[in-house]
Amino acid sequence: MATNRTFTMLKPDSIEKGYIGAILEKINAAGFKIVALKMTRLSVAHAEQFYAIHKERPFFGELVEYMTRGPIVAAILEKENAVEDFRVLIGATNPEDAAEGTIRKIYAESISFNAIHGSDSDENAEIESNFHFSGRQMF
Ligand code: 3AN
Repeated sequence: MATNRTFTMLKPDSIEKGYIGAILEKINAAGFKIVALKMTRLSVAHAEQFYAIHKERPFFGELVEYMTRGPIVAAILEKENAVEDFRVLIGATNPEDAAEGTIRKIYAESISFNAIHGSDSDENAEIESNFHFSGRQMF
């Protein structure tokens, strides 16, 4: 059953470039309610666990290095059809392929450094939310 929540991370490049406010504003303007939010930093072990699905891929080392190089902003978002609608809002993994007006088209510099994460399924949204937040931090 589709849930109405998804999980996002503003990646280190977004924080370094000062895009937190602009990206959160775009998320709110698209009708998502922020129900949990925090700035944190992933350890290498956390990043390896979060991206375990990619561990055999050639870019895995670079991905872990990127995701641990500075703080990230993690959030849980609520909206009807949240997972699918949020994937539309962020755009394709490669910003060169992302539609005009999407977050990655505007703020990402490349497929390797692509500004923002969005869960790809309801199941992963729940796993990723629980990875970053305890029940007491979700509203
Ligand atoms: P998405 O974030 O759109 O769900 P995934 O899950 O395929 O994309 O990839 C997770 C992350 O791994 C991407 N956000 C990006 O940072 C990195 N990544 C994916 N594919 C590549 C690639 N071909 N080369 C370098 N980095 C990649």
